Amino acid sequence: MKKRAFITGIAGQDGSYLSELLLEKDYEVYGIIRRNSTPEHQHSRIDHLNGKIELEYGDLLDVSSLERMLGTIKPDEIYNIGAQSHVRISFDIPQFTVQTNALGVLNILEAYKYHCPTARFYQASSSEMFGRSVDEDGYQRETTKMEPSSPYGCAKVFGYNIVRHYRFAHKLFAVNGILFNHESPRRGFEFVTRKISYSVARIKKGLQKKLKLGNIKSKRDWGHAKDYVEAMWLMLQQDNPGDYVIGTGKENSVENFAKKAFDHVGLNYKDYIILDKNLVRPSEVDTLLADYTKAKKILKWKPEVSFDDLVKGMVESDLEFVTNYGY
Ligand code: G4F
Repeated sequence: MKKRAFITGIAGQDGSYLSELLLEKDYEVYGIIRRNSTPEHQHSRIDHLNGKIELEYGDLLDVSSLERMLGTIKPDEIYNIGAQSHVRISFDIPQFTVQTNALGVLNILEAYKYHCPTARFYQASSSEMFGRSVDEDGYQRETTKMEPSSPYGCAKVFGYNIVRHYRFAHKLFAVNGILFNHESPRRGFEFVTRKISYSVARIKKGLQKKLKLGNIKSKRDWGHAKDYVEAMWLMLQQDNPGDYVIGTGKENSVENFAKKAFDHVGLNYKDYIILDKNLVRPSEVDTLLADYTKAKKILKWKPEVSFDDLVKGMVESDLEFVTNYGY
C-alpha cells in the first residue's frame, strides 16, 4: 500500500518541493490550504501538481479541520510546515503569529496523538529560535541556547518545545527540523533574497530604478529549499526520533547577496540600493550560521546547491518571469 503524507503549508515554497519529492517516492500526498480572497495566486506553486495531490480547506487554528483530515486520511507522515513565516511582519501581527506558530502546533499535535499516533511527525522549527545566541566558535547547533528576538522566534520556540514534550511524554515519533534560511525561485517576494532577485531582473529590464533595503549587514546561512525538503523526509525515515539543524555551514551578508545578484546581470549594486530605515526591524538577528554535523552524520545529508548557484538561479528565473509577464 502507498504511504500517505499530510502537509500543512503545502502551497508554500517548501510544501511544493516536498510534495514533488514525496510524489517521486510514490506517496499519496494530502494537504490543507487556507481560505484566501485571491485564490488564483494561492496555488501557483502547486498548479503543476493538479490531479496528483489532494487538497482541502483547513487551518492550523481550526481544530475541527485538523481532526477531520487526520481522522479520515490516517497519514503515515505529517509535515507541519504551515506558519506565519515572515519575521518582520510578526512584529506587526504578534498575536496571530503566536496563535498560528505556537498554538497551531499544539492543535495539530493533539489531533495527531488522538487520531493517528503511529504516524511520524515533522515540525518546521527555525534557526530564528537562536536569535542573538551564538556559540563561541560562531556557529549555532542543536545544543545552542535559544534566545529568540522576534514574536516569530518566540512562537517557534514554543512549537519546538511542545513537539519535544509530546515525543517524551506520549512516546510519539515527533521531530524538529531546525532549518536555517532556505530560498529558491519559489520564495515569496517579501523575503529579502526574492526581493533582491526580482528587483535585479526588473532593473535590468528597465521596469524599476532603485531597490530599498533595510539592514544589509546581517548575515544568513542560505541554502536551496529543494535540498532542505530532502532533509525533512530523511528525519522521518530514521529508527529513532531526533531534532536536527539543517544549513550549509557558510554565511553571507545581505549586501553580498545583493552584490552577487547585480554582478550576475553586469550591474554595480552600489548604484541601485537605497537604505531605508523603515525596513530595519525593532530587533535584529545579526548572524545565523549552521553547524549541521549531526545531520551529516546521522541523516547522511548535505546541501547540494552552492550560494553562488542559488543567487544565479533566482536571478535567472526572475529574468524569465519578468520577460514573460512584463511586470
Ligand atoms: O529574508 P528575511 O525576511 O528572512 P529571515 O528574517 O531571516 O527569516 C527567514 O528565515 C528564518 C530561518 O532563519 C525562517 F524561520 C523564517 O520563516 C524566514 O524564512 O530577512 C533576512 C535578512 C534579515 O536580517 C533582514 O533584516 O534580511 C534583512 N533585510 C534587509 N532588508 C530584509 C530587507 N529583509 C526583508 N524581508 N526585506 C528587506 O527589505
